[in-house]
Amino acid sequence: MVESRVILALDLTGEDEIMSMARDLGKDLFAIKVSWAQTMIHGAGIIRRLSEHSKVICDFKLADIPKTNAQIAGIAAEHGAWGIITQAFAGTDSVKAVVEASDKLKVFAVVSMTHGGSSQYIDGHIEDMVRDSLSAGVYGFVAPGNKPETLARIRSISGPKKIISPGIGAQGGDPLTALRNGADYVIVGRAIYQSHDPLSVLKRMNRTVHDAQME
Ligand code: BMP
Repeated sequence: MVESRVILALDLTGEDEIMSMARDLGKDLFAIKVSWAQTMIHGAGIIRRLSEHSKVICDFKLADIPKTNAQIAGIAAEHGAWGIITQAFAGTDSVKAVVEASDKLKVFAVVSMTHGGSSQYIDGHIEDMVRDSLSAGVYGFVAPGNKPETLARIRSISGPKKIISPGIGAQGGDPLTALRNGADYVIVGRAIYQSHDPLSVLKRMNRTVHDAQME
């Protein structure tokens, strides 16, 4: 089976709906992304339970001092997370603390975001944040899948690092455009979990991406 390029943003709140979505879709996904919402409600144990169905990326967008960032990343690793998302803007030492918290964790740094507010502060520092996150040793970046030009710019300066891109579907982006502009994986939430048939939508997306790669 060809590896999926889709990461499901599992932004639901009820344990039954979260777990049944993971059970039904897990093997057709690259990974599941959970945020503070799911871990606040269900505890860090939800990471381990989800990891039985898929790799789990903890989207904690860490932006604290190094010690606190490392503490949170360590807890995510202990509970079976495959990856974790940190903000780059808190500085190289804060990002490095996440990287050094566990050699088991793949660390993705956010260097631009999908919403309008990203242009207020963050987008003016993309190049610096990419360079400093690279020096901190990150595994990859989070870059906006609904802003192809920004995404392509980030791709051009991140070398072979993995890029995961949200903003697909509900926020206007489409998977093929994102992949063609440098994303390695697309992050999709509502377009899958709010649809009438999430598994069919996911499988269709996987097929579209696979066919495009064959062209
Ligand atoms: P949706 O496909 O439903 O719009 O969900 C997108 C997911 O990606 C959400 O979990 C959101 O928090 C996350 N995300 C985003 O939308 N934009 C970013 O710049 C970074 C994100 O992590």
